[in-house]
Amino acid sequence: MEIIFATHNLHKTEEVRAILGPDYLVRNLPELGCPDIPETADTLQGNALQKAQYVVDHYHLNCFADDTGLEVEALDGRPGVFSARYAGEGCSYQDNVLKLLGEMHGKTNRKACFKTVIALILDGKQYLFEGRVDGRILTEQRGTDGFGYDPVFLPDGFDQTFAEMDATTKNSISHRGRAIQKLKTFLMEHKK
Ligand code: ITT
Repeated sequence: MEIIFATHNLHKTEEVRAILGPDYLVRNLPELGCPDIPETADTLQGNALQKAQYVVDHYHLNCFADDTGLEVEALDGRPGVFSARYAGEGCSYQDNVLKLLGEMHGKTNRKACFKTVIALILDGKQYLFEGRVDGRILTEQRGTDGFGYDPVFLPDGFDQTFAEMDATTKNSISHRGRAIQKLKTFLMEHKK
């Protein structure tokens, strides 16, 4: 099955392709030649639907989108829906991680979670799938794999950060992995 993943993020694309496997031909926005899609909602669900709907409106193709946020308890849930631009418009992953470490300096409550909402629009109907993983924010970065906040996120029950573990292990427990597994199950059922 061919399906559009409404993202410009190549790390997300790679993770999703690995989880969905060879039965799905996943094309992303650079491959469609699609420009950046505005994300103006104040919820993950709103932004995921906005990205998916944009592709349906402009390309008339079945499509899903992922919006993800890191919620940190000691920061009242920030950066949350603003995770991509936490350190400002056009910032790098490293800028965001350094800002987070700065804001967390001296905080003893290190609890955090990643949340992903996937919005699927299939034959004009909308479906939502959610995934979450709980963990802690470290005081310094560990590991070089992954992307975003991975070097400072230690998932509960593991002694490696998302940036230290191999991609298969991250995908098997991550927010995105869990949401995409639900999407995959839905698509398999839907095909019958
Ligand atoms: P698209 O909107 O094009 O999909 P994006 O990078 O802007 O890509 P989001 O709006 O969902 O994606 O932004 C979420 C940010 O959260 C992202 O830029 C990363 O900094 C971070 N993030 C998302 N998934 C992550 C993951 O699995 N591990 C670490 N950080 C992640």
